[in-house]
Amino acid sequence: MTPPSRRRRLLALLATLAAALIITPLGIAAASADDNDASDTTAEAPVAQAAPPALHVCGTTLCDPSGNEVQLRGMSTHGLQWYSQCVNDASLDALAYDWGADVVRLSMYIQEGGYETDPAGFTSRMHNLIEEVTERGQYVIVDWHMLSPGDPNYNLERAKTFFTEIAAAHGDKGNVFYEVANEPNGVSWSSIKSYHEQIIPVIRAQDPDGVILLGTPDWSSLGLSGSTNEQEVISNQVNASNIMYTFHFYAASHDDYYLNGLSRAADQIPMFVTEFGTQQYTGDGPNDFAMSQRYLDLMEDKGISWVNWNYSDDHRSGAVFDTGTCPGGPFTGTSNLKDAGEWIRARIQEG
Ligand code: IDC
Repeated sequence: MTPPSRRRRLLALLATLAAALIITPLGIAAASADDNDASDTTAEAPVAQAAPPALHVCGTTLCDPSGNEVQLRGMSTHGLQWYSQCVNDASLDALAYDWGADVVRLSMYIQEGGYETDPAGFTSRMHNLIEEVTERGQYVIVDWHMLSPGDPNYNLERAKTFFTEIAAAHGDKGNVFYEVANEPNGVSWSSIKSYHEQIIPVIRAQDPDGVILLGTPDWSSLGLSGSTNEQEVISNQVNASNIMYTFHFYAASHDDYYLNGLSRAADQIPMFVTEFGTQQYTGDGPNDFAMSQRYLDLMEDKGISWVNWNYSDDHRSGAVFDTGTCPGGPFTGTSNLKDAGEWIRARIQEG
């Protein structure tokens, strides 16, 4: 497979240079600065970048407008109700220009102090962050982080209100992915599927072309953490186009049984790993980088896009920054990174 991340970054660079030429001649000099220099503690964007090219689902992967396969790599925020202080201008600049991430997942919990407590406030925060990520030339995943209760139908009316507003405001940008159910759990695939088939048309009414990411049974494990497997979804697929199914794994907990399930599924249905950790499913404990690398190799081989959990300074081992890094940083370089952070930054930079 061609290296799509590198190609995408080239496109973004061209867009930057084009923008610099149009906006101000002074921007040209600024735009030639080396954005990847780890000693650069500001990682400032010289000019606002254009949104990257709109992607669509082609076969089992994502493609750019010319039909070339694209694999995205990036990071998820922690819950915005808890770790907003880790999502500011400097940290977003670091993720875009020092780490070189293609995609940012904005994780908005619904319960646990999230959206349900202040729909207008969270929607407004999401609007602003989508603009911020887009200005940095990246893709954005709007993550409806339902978790407990595990039945997505519990939040269906809220989801309709939220996604109508978000898709109406940002659908024309072309860089927005809608992740409509983070991790359904304790509920059957037929109930989850019914939720998906109700929320998809609501988004499509505002944004006919956006890629929609669909949660799968048992914490988006394709049923592997429960009593089924990927075959349940494969043999009873959601009736819509331009959709992908999500798979989440934590490498120190989820062994070959899960890796093989993802591999089999990815041969038949479009998969997007919207969340994974190099440690245990608690997002904590020791890292298993060997198993993580096997997953990364598989995902590269099959063109599966991925997002790592999480870009915060939570005390757990899976939060990339040392506690106390937010909000002041510095976020560039490796001085404030935990082991998982150093490892994943290097993997994203390789892309
Ligand atoms: C964890 C957070 C933790 C929080 C907990 C419950 O790191 O601070 O208390 O959620 O909200 C997931 C979930 C994700 C979890 C993560 C790690 O999508 O919300 O974050 N995880 O446990 N699925 C598998 C692991």
